[in-house]
Amino acid sequence: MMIELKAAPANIAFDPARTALVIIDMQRDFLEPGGFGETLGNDVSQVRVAIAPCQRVLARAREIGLLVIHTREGHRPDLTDAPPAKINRGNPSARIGAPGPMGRILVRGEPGHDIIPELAPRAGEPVLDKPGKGAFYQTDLEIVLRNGHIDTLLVCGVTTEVCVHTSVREANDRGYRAIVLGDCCASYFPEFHAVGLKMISAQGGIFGWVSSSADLLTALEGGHG
Ligand code: C5J
Repeated sequence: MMIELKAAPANIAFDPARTALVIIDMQRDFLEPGGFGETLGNDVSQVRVAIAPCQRVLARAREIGLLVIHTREGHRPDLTDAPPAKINRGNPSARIGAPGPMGRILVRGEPGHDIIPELAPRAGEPVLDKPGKGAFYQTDLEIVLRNGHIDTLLVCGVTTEVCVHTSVREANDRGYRAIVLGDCCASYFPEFHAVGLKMISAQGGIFGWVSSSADLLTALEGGHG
């Protein structure tokens, strides 16, 4: 059954059986007070606004049996998968692998690398560890999607202009239709968030569509979102 969703630049119909919910990097280090994001001087309240809409979408996605995929940005403890060009920038005490408030910064297995408890993955939901900003780069996302017969992604997460954008561009180039749920994404910089969403749907949807949690939930109730 096709679901018609209100979106920009135009409404889009999707088949839930061929659609995955992809939640990008909702990790403690990016979202929690006292985490790495905050130590960089960011105001985490700017990104925490996305948690509640994500929870509503996640709950409904689970109810209707959508494929739910979570991603985490981070590296091996020995940093062999972290390019020096990524490590050697910014304040040395806040670099990848340095001790941070929630363990070593952006290192797998550290408390800050975990997904926030509000959106904790359930058994059976793929969790993809990615060394880059994009969810496709050096991960098995593409084969997971192919095996699930997925053609459309509902995308949530942080930050809008970095990992969400990169992932959506990668998805678009691989032939997937990416629908970004705007209020389920966030940035430490509200102006980047707003412009980031506009960039996706501009020019006839140059690399995706933008919708919202409310429109998605309405559409899934049978009404037109
Ligand atoms: C993400 C980042 N997840 N901003 N990372 O967007 O470095």
